[in-house]
Amino acid sequence: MKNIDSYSHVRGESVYLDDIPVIRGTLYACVFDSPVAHGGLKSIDTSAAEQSDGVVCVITAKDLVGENQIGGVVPDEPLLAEGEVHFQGQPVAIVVAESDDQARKAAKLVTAEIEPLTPVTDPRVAAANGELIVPPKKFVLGDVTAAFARCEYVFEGRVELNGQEHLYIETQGAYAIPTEQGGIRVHSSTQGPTAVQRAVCRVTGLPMHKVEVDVQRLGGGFGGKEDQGNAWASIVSVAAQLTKRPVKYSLHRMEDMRMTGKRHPYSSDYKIGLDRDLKIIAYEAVFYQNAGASCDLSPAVLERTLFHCTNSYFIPNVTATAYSCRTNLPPNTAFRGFGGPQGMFVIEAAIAHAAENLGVTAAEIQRRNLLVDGDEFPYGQLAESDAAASWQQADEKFPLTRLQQEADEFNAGSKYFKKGVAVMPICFGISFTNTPMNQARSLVHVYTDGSVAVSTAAVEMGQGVNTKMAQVAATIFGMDIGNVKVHSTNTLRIANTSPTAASAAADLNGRATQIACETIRDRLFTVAKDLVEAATVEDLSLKDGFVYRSGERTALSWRALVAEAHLRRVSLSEHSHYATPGINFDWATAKGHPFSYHVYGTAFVGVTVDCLRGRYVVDYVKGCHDFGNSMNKAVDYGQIEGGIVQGLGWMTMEELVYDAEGRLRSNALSTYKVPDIHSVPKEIDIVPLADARSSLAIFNSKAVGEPPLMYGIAGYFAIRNAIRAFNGSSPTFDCPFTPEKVLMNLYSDDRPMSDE
Ligand code: MTE
Ligand code: LUZ
Ligand code: MOS
Repeated sequence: MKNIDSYSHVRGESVYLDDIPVIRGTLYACVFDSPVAHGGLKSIDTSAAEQSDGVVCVITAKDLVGENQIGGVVPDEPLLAEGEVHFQGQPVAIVVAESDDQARKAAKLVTAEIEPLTPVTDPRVAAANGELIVPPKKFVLGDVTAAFARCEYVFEGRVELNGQEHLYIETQGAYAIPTEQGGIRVHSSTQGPTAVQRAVCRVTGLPMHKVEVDVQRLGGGFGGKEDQGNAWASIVSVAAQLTKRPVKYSLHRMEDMRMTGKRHPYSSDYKIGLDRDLKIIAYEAVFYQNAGASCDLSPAVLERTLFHCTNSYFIPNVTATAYSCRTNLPPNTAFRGFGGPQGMFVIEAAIAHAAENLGVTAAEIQRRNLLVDGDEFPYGQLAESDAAASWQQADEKFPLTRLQQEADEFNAGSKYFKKGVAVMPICFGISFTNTPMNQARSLVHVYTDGSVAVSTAAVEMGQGVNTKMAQVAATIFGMDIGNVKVHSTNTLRIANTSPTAASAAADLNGRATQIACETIRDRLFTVAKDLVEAATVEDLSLKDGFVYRSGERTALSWRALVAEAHLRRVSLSEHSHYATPGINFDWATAKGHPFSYHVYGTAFVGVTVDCLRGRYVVDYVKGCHDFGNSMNKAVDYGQIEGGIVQGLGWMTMEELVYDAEGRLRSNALSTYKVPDIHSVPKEIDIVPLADARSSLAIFNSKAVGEPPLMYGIAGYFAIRNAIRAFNGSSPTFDCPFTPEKVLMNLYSDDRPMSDE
């Protein structure tokens, strides 16, 4: 089934923040942001901006009615800089003007006297200075010290992973409209309407019931709007509160790239120990996370790095330690995978290191160490593992030995083009690791004409969650999906929402919607039982807009049933709650059962490297993925393809560059290269895992949003293998593998090229 938004998307009729018709009297905000990454903020001069055409006011920290604070986890993030600036791009003042142009022009006239302080951009330097966001976190399983002593082979190394710009097509933005009696309605491009509501309440001093947040849809979030929509919504709300007029702000691309946080760069150390049979028996890892200037979601991201530090492998002795390091970069934040990919890359690097030294393929080590049922993760949960099943099914469909042989044969006959193949098994835990967040609600109304309106906490951001919600209602009510309308995510209809994140939106909100629809259906069945003279309600079912009795269609239509139920004063509405059962986690022991289930899969990635130029193409991504019982193949394959390309982009071409002063140099699409149609893999062929186990998720489907991104990790290792086929070298683990870095590694040993 098609995504229900596809028709309005291609016609340009879907409504994003900037498409909301503006109300007469609307003002426009633009921030003046810090030009330097670290300094003492001595004074701010707003006088020239105030005199500028169309300017209504300029707001600084001292003008806020509420608190100058938007830090949701740790209160370390002022809305507007006060005393010090901590990153280039940190909002300092808000200029409010009659037009967007006037606001932007005037913002350029604000000046600040900033006494330079040394910026720190390296997480290891920050850690050495004691600049940690939260105390270090640690997972321990078994005894690594004793195990390393028993190992036949031990390898140690370091990994540098860069961050990643979200590059949602729709930039951050918000529109605040004052409502009567001092309230505010905020339209926000956010994955977390309640997070926005809390932040707005804090900075305006309003109670939550006076602030309504509405989200129609996002032009992409990818985690970048899980927490970071808060600042822009707060900025327009503060301005609306002070001017008593509607205020809008929609960031320009370069403002967005400069001022918002990204995927966390990590610097990590590993030590891996194997026995004679290539079983990994000990693994030690230390992760230094570059958190940026304030906490944001960094501790939760850090935790997920630990949760996924052994990927799909069973390792009996593990010690993993993680530091969240405060630096002078914009606060880094959630990004598809949420720290998981950073943990998974490091174990893959350790395995590649071992394989290269032992003269075996990494695949040989990977395969021998896959999790089986009952294996314990370092955090105490026991695996129900489809790691081997997905590997086997991928291998049956696309035999790895054949893929490897093709590459070897090609390489034997080609001097300046080399092919490389790598495997990426994935294991991704589904549930927010912070257990209380695993809850959702749904509001379902059946109207007297039989049509259905659904509201949930799920935010549509291109991942097709609205289509899935409509499918749930249409399935339970036995009707065409056209009779169901999924409405905006709104804090008045659905309160206290968890953000649409952790790939769990369809799982959680789908179950809440299922419960609501079944409750209404069961009420209607008590009415229908009389009308069609059924013996019991169990005899009844709904299909194609009619009531069926014992599998036979009756004359009673859905529409007539609904109308009659209303006359009999039966409620046609329901607000339902769902909380994932069976999950828990205790940080005191760092053990528990945090995930409802895991998503497994295995992908084979093949590349061809042009060894004269350092360029490469990804020839294929083939594999087997656990969709569960997919609710919507079109949507889920879209997630697979998008995730893979986004993962490959992170691993290969997307290079964030901050200079030593903490200024973003790759601050536009001319200097930050993302995958385009020419750089997507020539072939993506992913088969669904046969005999997928049931999950607690809606209709036995499985979460699909984040896991496929991690297949992209094999892109790095495939390029590495092609380089090895050319010169036998072992490049340092430093991502992304841009063509420049590939070229350097092709000729790193200064060997003159022979001219045969
Ligand atoms: N797909 C599109 N098109 N746009 C997005 O912003 N975000 C990803 C993923 N797929 C995203 C996307 C991320 S980071 C998450 S957590 C999930 O979608 C969230 O949606 P879900 O829980 O409905 O899978
Ligand atoms: N967000 C969050 C997430 O708050 N907690 C999580 O565990 C998580 N996991 C993935 C993506 N976003
Ligand atoms: Mo996704 S990183 O959970 O928004």
